[in-house]
Amino acid sequence: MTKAAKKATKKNAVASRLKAPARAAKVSLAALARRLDAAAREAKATEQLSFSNQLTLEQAYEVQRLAIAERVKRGARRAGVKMGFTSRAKMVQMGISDMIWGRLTTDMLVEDGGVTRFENYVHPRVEPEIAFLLKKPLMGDVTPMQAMEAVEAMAPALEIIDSRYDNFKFSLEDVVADNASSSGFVTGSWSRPDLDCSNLGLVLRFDGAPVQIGSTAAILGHPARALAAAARFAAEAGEPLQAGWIVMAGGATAAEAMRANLHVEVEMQSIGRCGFVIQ
Ligand code: OOG
Ligand code: MG
Repeated sequence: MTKAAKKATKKNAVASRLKAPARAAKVSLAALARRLDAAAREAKATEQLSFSNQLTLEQAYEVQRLAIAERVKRGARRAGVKMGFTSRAKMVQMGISDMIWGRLTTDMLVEDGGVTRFENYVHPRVEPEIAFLLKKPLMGDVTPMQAMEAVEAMAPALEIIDSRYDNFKFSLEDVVADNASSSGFVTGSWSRPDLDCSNLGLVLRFDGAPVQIGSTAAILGHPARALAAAARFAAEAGEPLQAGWIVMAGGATAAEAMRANLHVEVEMQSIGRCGFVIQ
């Protein structure tokens, strides 16, 4: 190819990319969702969507919804929602400062004291969180106090995150489309919700050794704020939080990369512990 021809081809590629979004959006959101779903199923990283698709935040959430729908088609059920980037520790670690949310499904549940297999993940990390179990539906503009009135119980929790993107790198839209990196969750035994959860000390341990130390106060100053935010996002998405659902409030510390044959545990002041083995 001559230099001029090469230049023209490049120009056309750029021009078609500029014209693409409106047309590409409809056909490709479902395809992008299938690509992320396959990456998760095969535990094989894929390229960031943003490298070749200019998604709006709204489109990214639509990709997330469609990818979860694929799982539901295979028999998984909705189990709740997860909040992301509710602590500075997480924002700083990943370089994103917008709060996001993702969907939890029953196939993501790892039993407390259970085992999960390293080979099922791309590059799994774990982070300490607190989980709320709802006793009634919750949606819309509520104060943190009102949000807590819908809570049946709370528990120490661990989230397994596993970005489906190469090198665990992404833009805001990428991570939203990828269900906020969520891959698994573990909850400990449930405590009464009248306990003050605003500042519970916590330790994340790998094989018994502390790897992260923090407090639930890192979660927006009070995890109930993350719950209120979840109610707001639920309203925007038209998917009310349901009785029986779990809401993960977001990582209280930076996430830690896991390796195979590792015992992971979080211990939280006043409400206990939970853990699992990744093997
Ligand atoms: C995105 C998910 C963020 C949290 O708790 O803040 C998150 C990521 O870090 O990959 O789950
Ligand atoms: Mg998390």
